[in-house]
Amino acid sequence: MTDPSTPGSGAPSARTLVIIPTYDERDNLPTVVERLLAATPDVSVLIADDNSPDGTGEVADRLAADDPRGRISVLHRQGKQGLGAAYIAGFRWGLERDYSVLVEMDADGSHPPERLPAMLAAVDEGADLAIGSRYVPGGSVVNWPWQRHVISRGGNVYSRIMLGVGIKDITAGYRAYRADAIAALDLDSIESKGYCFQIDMTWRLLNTGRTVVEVPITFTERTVGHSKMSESIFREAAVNVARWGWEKRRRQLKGLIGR
Ligand SMILES: Nc1nc2c(ncn2[C@@H]2O[C@H](COP(=O)(O)OP(=O)(O)OP(=O)(O)O)[C@@H](O)[C@H]2O)c(=O)[nH]1
Ligand SMILES: [Mg+2]
Repeated sequence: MTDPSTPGSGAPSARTLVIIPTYDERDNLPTVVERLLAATPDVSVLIADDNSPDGTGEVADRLAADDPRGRISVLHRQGKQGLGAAYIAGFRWGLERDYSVLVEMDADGSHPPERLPAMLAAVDEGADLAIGSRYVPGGSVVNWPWQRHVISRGGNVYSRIMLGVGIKDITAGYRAYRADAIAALDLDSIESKGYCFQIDMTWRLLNTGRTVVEVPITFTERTVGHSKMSESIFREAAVNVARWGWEKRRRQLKGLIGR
């Protein structure tokens, strides 16, 4: 029998690392990990905890110790440094261990693990990034107040117009990446902290000619714990997206004038 925690053996998902960043998710994490390993038993899991005050780190250690197949690891980080920094540390961890697919998944139960096989299949079929998308046919959002719909839809329309891309859910946080597409990026240069990180990653992949596809998911708003969304996270995305769009148009203009 192959060791499921060893990258490079068995089914495609046996070489998959699911990175779950956590900050104060003590009551959500066990259920999410249980659902994930029921849906995709051969994946490895890395919990990247930023020293959560509610003790999520210890919950994660317990989950890791209790898994008879040793599929769960924990990255204890010093303090809250944002979602982007936690994912970059997780990507590096996965690349060092030769995983071939790196997955991003929230700890709050919003991202259905049951859709992960469809996302992994999309990567297997050639996508460099498969986005678990709320806004393609078949995708949806459950339990959001109208204000959240407006912010999320608005953010996506804004990004599509500013960047000139056709992706319907560029801010989505549920993703499966081909590891070599991430390895080719300069991770040191990524400074985005909040959900702008998701736009940043997509933008970098598109600019290097990578293939991005969207796989429909049903996103369900968290019922336990608190959202870490803030005004500064929102502002970071708005400013950066405008800047990237402007830089793109300036490059295009230079190309036209230079001809
Ligand atoms: N390690 C780490 N994880 C974080 C940090 N901020 C947020 N997270 C985690 O990242 C995931 C997404 O954060 P959420 O608060 O759910 O943010 P969101 O999904 O944009 O907002 P909601 O839809 O309102 O839940 C969750 O698993 C959080 O615990 C951070 O600074 N460090
Ligand atoms: Mg969330």
